[in-house]
Amino acid sequence: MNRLKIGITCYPSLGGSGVVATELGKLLAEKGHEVHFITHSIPFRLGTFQKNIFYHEVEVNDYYVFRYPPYDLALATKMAQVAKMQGLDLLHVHYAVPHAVCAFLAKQMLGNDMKVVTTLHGTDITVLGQDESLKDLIRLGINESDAVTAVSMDLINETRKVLDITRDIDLTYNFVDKRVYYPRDVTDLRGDYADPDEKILMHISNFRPVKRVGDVVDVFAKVSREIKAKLLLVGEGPELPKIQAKINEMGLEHKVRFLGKQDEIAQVISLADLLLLPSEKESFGLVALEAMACGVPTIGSQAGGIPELVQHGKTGFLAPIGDTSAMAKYAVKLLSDEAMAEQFRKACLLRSCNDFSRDSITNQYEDIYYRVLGRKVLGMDAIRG
Ligand code: GMT
Repeated sequence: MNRLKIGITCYPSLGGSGVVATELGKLLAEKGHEVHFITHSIPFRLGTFQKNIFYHEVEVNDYYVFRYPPYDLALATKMAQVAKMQGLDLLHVHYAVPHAVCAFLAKQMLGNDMKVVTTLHGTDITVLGQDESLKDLIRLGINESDAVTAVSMDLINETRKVLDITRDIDLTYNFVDKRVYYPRDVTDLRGDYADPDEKILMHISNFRPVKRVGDVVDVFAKVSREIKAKLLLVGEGPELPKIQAKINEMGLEHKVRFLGKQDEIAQVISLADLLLLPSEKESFGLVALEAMACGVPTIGSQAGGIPELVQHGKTGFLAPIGDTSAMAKYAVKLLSDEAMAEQFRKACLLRSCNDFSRDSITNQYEDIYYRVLGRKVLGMDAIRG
């Protein structure tokens, strides 16, 4: 039996990396591995009790001499404690900073050969990696890991370029669970958001500046001059007040609805005819994959890893960052041609199943674990014992 004991650390609050880390942990547990989440709060997608899943909370010591309570040291200490107590085979951390660096520290504390696998999701390379003062730290986290994975080819290339990294990096795309992400029947719900002859455009994000939500509004304004449509904005974040003001200034308030943060994303996305993702930076764009799995095409920017996911002219359309006229033109083209929309919908469903399935990506991660541990890959039955 080759059942692994895996520690997972991620940012547990809302965000694609947290979703990927949590869903992966749940799938590994389903396959018979023992999964220990080591985070500061329960990952938001963890859900109810599940066999083989354990949660260890990182508690930060607010000792009076600390001006800033040291979360990173508390995390490293907890990683080492859990690894020792539970006999972990490896730690799989999401993000180089601080998580890979904390795992490195934990390994030093343990003084054994516990392995560390680091997954890069983007921001630590595309944003923090630009900061000269952080480069050496990020490089340390990456180079001291036993395996490093990244969620797109573009992110691998950026990591090499920005940080001068030469080591092997495995490509592990984000994935969707088709048991959750499929076109939902929202016939009853749709009427609450749009008239039968109106199209629904949607944007889902954390409203950070990199998401260019202002472009979403500009695209929508142009589209709604040509066809009857509504815009649903899902999520919250720092740009929200600015976006609200922009919508009011443009006189679009009666055509736009703010849905706030939502849990049942598959249900929400199924309301849409089109997803807009005009990001400045986007190492993968998990939300576009979730939309794809629900049969909803994306119109987005040619940023980062988006072109590896959204096939221009097949499962969506892409335009240069900031080119809202081109994006609006593509949106009008797709929304006013029923046959084309149906073709895109089918292509979306097929691509999400064939290229980004939970099984194939989970297997890839498992292969990486076995590789760093120098063990053979075993089938599910063998793992379950
Ligand atoms: O997009 C965000 O702002 C959230 C961020 C995160 O840390 O969760 O998402 C990143 O990781 C996701 C999962 O791998 C990717 O799908 C997103 O593209 C990536 N975001 C950026 O690169 C901006």
